[in-house]
Amino acid sequence: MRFTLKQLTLALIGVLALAGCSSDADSDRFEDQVGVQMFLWNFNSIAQECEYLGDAGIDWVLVSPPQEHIQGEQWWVGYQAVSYQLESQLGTKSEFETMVKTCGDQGVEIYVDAVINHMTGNSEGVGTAGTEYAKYEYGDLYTRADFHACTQTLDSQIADWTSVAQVQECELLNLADLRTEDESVRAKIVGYLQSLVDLGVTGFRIDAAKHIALADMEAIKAKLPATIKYIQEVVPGTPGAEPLDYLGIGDIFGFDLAYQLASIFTQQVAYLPDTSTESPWVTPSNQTVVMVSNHDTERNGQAINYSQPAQFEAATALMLALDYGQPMLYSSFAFDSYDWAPKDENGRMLDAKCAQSSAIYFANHEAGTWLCQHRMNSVNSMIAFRDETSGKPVTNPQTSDSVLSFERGDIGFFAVNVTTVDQSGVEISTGLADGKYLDFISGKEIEILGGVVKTDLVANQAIALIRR
Ligand code: ARE
Repeated sequence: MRFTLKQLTLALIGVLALAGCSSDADSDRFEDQVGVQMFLWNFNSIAQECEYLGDAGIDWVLVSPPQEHIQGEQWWVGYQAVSYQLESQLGTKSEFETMVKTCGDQGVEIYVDAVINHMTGNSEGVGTAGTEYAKYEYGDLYTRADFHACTQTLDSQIADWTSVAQVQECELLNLADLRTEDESVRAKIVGYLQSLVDLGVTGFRIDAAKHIALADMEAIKAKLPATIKYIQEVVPGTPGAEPLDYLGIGDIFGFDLAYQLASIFTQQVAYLPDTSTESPWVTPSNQTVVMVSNHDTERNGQAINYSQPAQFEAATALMLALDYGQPMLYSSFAFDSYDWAPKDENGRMLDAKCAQSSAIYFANHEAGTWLCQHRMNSVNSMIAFRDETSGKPVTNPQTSDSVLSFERGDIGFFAVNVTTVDQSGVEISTGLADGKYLDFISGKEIEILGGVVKTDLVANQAIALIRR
């Protein structure tokens, strides 16, 4: 992260000045970068928000799929590609270019959600850039021979998720599955990704990466500049195509941590998340992009979402307090049904706007409200805490029924109440030196006396202490 005193909010400038802290983070460390998925924010809105994001020390934005797609009112139409023209529910090519430039001027890089495994489901019609299509037929781009004809299942769809062959050759969600083993298909995908790199894009989320054979990913990568970053969506659960298997290509989303954070805060059991690399789905810290939730998990119940605001904020604070992986914040809109998205009558996403603070705190989240979770009260201060403690190990983890705590080397202390019950007079022993510490989150001073941190922690409250 590029977090400097100049970039801090005024309040935090005061806080850090009091603490006598300065940033000594080595910004080359993978773990020191912070990104944010701005789910279905249109390009104009992202461009406007980039000044805030840059000031908040956020390094990159993940943009939802920008290519031509099927038309419709559902959010997920963007995941059904019709062509690789940049004309989508999120805006035009020129708006995309303006966004890349505006954000770049603020030090914020752009990652694109790349839909390269498949094209559309069973519809036919006209795409968002005017291309006529039917399933398996996409003008000059692809025709029937460019798609797998899966005979392993009766309906050509994936039935056995533990079979790599089915996962990679049959259809995910009935979507026409590209023969990425064919040179001609690879060349078209490479052309699309290269065109985005030419516009200044830094890297890609590879959508449905585990549905693309490793050899195909390798071949595609080999034809692109070596500097491109890849964050692959490999949802655990398919032996032979697990997150660990894709590390040779690039980075991986850390679903496992998201699931663990959900278990900690929904079951209200304090434990230090297991980030050891002894399983095929817990990948090494320096190649794992961690998150509290994404657009799938916020809808399928596998992760915490905005409907539990206090837990969502506390889980985000814990993710930032740990030194595992590169955190990706999540920012989205309120919805009242799976398919729904805030669009105009032409199927374009409405502009996203944030109030000064996150709308996650509203008592009722009216569908379409932009929640701006990246503006939650503790986010800036937790990025500052992460920056201060960069490279310091997580030590002395302790758990009680309700509180998880740990130290960050000899300078930082983090504790969080994982329950929805207020805890008063919590006492936690610590190896940190006695003295006055500043809680970056509340801006208040807490004293460590006789090797003990004593504090109240209301429901889901976190504290992040740095020595003054
Ligand atoms: C929509 C309709 C479908 C319809 C389809 C085609 O909802 O009913 O069949 O259109 O007409 C998104 C939406 C889908 C949407 C799709 C296309 O989520 O609802 O389908 O766009 O518009 C697996 C994959 C993983 C994938 C998830 C959803 O491995 O890659 O399923 N996630 C990405 C994106 C999604 C996106 C797609 C892929 C498609 O993040 O947002 O779909 O581009 C186990 C397995 C996992 C599996 C998981 C599913 O854990 O191990 O592999 O994930 O279950 O919960």
